[in-house]
Amino acid sequence: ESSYDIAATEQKWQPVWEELQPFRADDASEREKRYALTMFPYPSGDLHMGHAEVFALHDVVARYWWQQGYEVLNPMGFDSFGLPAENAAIRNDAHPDDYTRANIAKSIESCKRYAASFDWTRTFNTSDQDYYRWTQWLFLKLYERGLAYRKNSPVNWCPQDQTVLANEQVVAGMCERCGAEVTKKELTQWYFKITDYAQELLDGLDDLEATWPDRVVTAQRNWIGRSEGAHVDFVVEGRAEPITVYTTRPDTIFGTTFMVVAVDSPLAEELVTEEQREAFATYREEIRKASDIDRLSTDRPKTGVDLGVTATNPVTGEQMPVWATDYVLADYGTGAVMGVPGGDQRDWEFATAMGLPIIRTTRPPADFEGEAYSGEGETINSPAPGSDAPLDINGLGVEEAKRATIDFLEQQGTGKGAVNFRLRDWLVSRQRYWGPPIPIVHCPVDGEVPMPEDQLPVTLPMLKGSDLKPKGTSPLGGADEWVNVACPRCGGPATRDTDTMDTFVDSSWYMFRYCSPHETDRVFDSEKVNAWMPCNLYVGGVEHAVLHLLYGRFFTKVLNDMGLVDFREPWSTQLNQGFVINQGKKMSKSLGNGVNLGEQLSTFGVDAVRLTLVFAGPPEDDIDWANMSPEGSLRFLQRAWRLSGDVTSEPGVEPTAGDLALRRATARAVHEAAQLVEAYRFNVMVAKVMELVNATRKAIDSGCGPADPAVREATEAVAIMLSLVAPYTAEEMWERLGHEPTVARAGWPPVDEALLVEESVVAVVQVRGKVKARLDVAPDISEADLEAAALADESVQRAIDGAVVRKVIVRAPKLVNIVL
Ligand code: ANZ
Repeated sequence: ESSYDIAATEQKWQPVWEELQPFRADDASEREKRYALTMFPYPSGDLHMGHAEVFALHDVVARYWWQQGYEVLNPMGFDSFGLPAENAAIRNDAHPDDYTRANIAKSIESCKRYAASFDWTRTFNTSDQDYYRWTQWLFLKLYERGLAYRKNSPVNWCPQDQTVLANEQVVAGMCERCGAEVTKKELTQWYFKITDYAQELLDGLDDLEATWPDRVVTAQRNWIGRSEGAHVDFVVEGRAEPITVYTTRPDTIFGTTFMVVAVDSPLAEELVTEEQREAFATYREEIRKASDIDRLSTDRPKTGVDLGVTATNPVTGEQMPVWATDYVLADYGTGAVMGVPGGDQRDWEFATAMGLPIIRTTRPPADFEGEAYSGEGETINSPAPGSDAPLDINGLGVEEAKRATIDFLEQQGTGKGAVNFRLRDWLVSRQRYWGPPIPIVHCPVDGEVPMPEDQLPVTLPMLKGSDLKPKGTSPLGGADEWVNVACPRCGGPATRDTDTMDTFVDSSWYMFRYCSPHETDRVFDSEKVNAWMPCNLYVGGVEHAVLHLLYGRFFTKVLNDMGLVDFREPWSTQLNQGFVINQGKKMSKSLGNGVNLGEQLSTFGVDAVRLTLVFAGPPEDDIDWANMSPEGSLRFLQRAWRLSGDVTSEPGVEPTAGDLALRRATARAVHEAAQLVEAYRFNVMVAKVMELVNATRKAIDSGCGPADPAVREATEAVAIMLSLVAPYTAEEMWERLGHEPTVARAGWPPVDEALLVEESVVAVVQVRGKVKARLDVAPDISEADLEAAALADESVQRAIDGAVVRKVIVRAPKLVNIVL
């Protein structure tokens, strides 16, 4: 035989593995535990090339851990709430649950065929009542702790999906999911108070830096966006409350020539004078029509309206105008800014456009050619010459000047040092059907009333097809029977909250649930969670660098504060895979360059596709399928498989008597493969296996022959190492080698350390400082033996040429220096 039948092999082993359940994680196992988690998919269809890649990479590690003797938890489930299912249901006049379940069934079958080593006894879908009941329970726990609250504010609105979005779901002004331009809408919404954890979420990154991808750590740091500065109060004539601004540059206060407040803030509305009201209203209308993209674009000309009031600079006592503009964001800092055109480019452009004065307060370098200067430099004009301000910071550097200004403001009672975060609270309510209903009842007497825990889950009413159509408010509002309930507190007529939770709430705690997925009377078993977690590895897409990973970290901290888990970070190590692309471009329907996973599997088999994906390059790199050769992978697998048919020695034969060169090659390959897996260099690991296959082939055909025990040892090592990547081929080899299934749990091949020691090293012999000979010697050669060997060498003797040897310096095993 020269090759095996791919389809038959796949069909042969699937039922055997199904029976053996080699990857079922045992909570009670005595072995050391490892938790390998990969991001669960949205069931919006069958598996695609992207899943194939990430599951193949992830599986290398999970299967390696099993081989190394760990008890491994490698679970899989489905993030089944959310828009894809709902939109499909509307299109097909169906219920989202039917669509979801059909896709999940398909995906599970594909995962099994793909031989991903998931423990299917722990699977769940986030849309299962048994799961979302606990999502609701967690909502109530956050509510009890003051971490879930409702507020009215301008929010991101996706006109396409007809729902609000979290800040994290707005990417460059577009809806993260559908790509529509996001607008603003004033709405009352539910928020999770993630900002309470801003500092800790930031600090935690210091420890994760070593084991998380740089780009993820950086993205999180930027998103949290901590800055240090001051709050400064500007008194406004005729108003009791001052306007408080947040500034990172209090040292520039002498350069403040105007104030600007966010046009869409309540403050602007309140400050504007009667004379300016109409101009203000017109301007605001214009801005509201503009999308966030336009508003955020840097080359957009600066616009604004004078609100007609003046404010007093607390240090100089000077009066300055207060304007409204769109370049100040309503929900950042205090929504008001002290305009310093000399130090801030946006302010520079605004001052230039409106004809407002510009004063530099930091001396730019002599060769500076820009406009606003925000760098380091000597403080100037603070105060301006001849002025008698009570503070003088001229001559100081930026940091000293900041400190001095803050001290002064604090003494004067007009300001205070402050830390600010860019991170906003997490908006979690959605005006859509397919999510966990928010478990709150609104009662005219008692206000917001949480559902009693024993009445969870608040199940979704049965709505389908056009009833699910987005209309700006939740479709649940139309389900009268469901909406109207007795208040759990007073029994009077009340209504349910009709919003549902964002899918990112579902995925913020799924990793905990896998540790005890069948609990019916609690969210999870803390003891089991503490035994398995934090996850030793989390594999997934870098698109989750901010959203999901930040939310999951937040939930973990809350659960720790609740005493439910004993750690504060859920994922110790993280690996982001690259994308599978085709012909240099992202696969897409419109380009028609999609690669169908099912077809690839049918043509080349699961193993060849997996091997191709793993061997393509470092896991973080994109894989261009057009440049890949699954045919080549298949040829290699057949070559490996043929070895197993050639071995003629019996299983269990003692290898020590085998061919030494092949034994050394095997030991090195096994040893290095382990190190490479641990360093996530899976492609190089595969290369090592390929080398060993070649060495074994040579040994059989032109070396020690097929009966040598070293050939069996090498071939068995190949099968075990290949089981991480090509499970079917490996199992088939294992059987032909005379073993019982499954190779997946055979154990990593033991390595005899002695075989790793280099056979010989090169010792250099110098005579009169010139290299005269190179000797192959044993690495553990003694100094005396090395000296003798050097002196016995012919070329060395010729170089000495009868002269008197005065001294021999020996540095075993590398150097001999002969002094004449
Ligand atoms: C005066 C000033 C002078 C500023 C100067 C900068 C340079 P980060 O680092 O991102 O926290 N700012 C404050 N609130 C704002 C808002 N709601 N919308 C837009 N801009 C706002 O940035 C803080 C700086 O951004 C603040 O410091 C403020 O401008 C501006 F030479 O105050 B600064």
